[in-house]
Amino acid sequence: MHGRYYRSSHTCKSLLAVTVTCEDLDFPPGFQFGAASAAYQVEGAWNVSDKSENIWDRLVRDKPELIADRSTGDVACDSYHLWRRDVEMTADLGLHFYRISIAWTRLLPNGFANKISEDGLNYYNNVIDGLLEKGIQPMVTLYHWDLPQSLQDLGGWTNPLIVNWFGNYARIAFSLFGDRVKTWITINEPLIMCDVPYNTGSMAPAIVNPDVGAHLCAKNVLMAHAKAWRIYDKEFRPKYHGELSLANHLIWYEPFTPEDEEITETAREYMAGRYSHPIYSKEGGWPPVIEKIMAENSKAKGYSESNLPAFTKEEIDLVRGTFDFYAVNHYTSRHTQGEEGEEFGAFRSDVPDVGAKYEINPDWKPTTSSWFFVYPEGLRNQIVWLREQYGDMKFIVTENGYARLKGLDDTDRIEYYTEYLKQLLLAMKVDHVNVSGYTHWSLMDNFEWLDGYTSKFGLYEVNFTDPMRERTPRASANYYSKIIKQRKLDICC
Ligand code: GBH
Repeated sequence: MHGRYYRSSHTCKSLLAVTVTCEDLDFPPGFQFGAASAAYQVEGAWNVSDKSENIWDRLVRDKPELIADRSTGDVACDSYHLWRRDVEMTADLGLHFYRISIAWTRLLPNGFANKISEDGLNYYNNVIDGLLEKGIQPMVTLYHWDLPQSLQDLGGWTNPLIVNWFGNYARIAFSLFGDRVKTWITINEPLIMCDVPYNTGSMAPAIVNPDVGAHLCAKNVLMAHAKAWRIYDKEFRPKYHGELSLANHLIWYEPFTPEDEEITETAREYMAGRYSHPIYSKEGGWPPVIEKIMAENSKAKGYSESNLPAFTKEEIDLVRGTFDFYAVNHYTSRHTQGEEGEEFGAFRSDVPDVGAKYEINPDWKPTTSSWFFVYPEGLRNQIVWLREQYGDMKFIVTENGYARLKGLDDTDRIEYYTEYLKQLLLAMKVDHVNVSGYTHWSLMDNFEWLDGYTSKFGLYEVNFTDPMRERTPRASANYYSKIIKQRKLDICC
């Protein structure tokens, strides 16, 4: 049992018998600050030029009732046309990097590698060059959930052939942009793109098939990531010297009582381990405890083999070690307990297989997103857990941010990221985890998936009724730029 996870309120002194002073709470030289967005959430221009339909273009038309305000990403922030303003905002903030994603169907309208869109290529060249001209590094995600509908029609992430389709797409992106892009995220949040859609039918492709679909997706995503990493490693790394990883969505699970430690650890293996152990552990493959539970569950449900698709020995070796750093997307936490608990699943996606129940601590402040409660210590605990599981490596927080209603005076957002940054600094300074960067989600308000435009994550407010989509800095934008400039927090430990 890890007693140290029960630390709801503490001072740095009592925590480790080490006093961390205000001066210590500065960010080390070289620490990088950024902000993030994703293609479908900001670009708009869903059908311009030769861009083809992706699974979100399809979902918002076929099932508008799934989106809180029945909105779409058809125009969103119109960053396809207004990218110059986005670049200007990143420069005004003083960001070191800006994380964007490439829309697969904008670059490769067929989904396959046989045709590159000239307009798509120009667009991403413009954004990348525009950032570099201001001294801002582009961090590029290849896949942030907008699968070509043409590939979905062939089974999408449940078809093992997608490993090659994704590899071919990745190779093209590396060859077109690799001279200027040095940090790549292959795939954003397998948990949210496999478990949520196939367990709940809520996000695209909204196919309910929890027993089989979610797990096929999980294996193919890991294989596709590995394929892309190996392509980069062999064909591009020698000349471009970049770094790649996959970004995991991590909900920190804290035991409800000390007796719940074991079930909590199993739940962590289910949520974080499934998408980490194959890549970052020394042994590779699925977490053994999950393999065992899945085999038993599948048998109990009458299946002749485990629904968790096995990795062959070759596949284990192919996936293992395909990282240059660990990319952490973290927002929120849950309390975990055995069967007697109330059900509050993280994203209604992690409940089915391990017999854990999830609850919210009443002290954790709610936000405007139903899944999202504030617990800053969760970030530190999560990163320390990852380091314990998989050993020392470089970590980058690739997403962290806060959901609220509109309004420029967002002091609650400032409090949120200040507290989370403080916990990040404690992980670095007290626990000695190697964290090299922090990314605020998001640069600006955007299409927040099922929440549409009702939940706002932006440092910049976007006026979605204005055809010019005017962007206005919030208090949190000014404050973030101040932290970046002074390289320390205004609070003491
Ligand atoms: C990240 O997902 C994404 O990478 C980013 O695109 C997103 O805008 C940001 O965080 C804020 O949400 O709980 O079943 O209602 C974080 C996980 C994914 C949580 C979607 C909410 C809705 C599905 N989010 N999920 S559900």
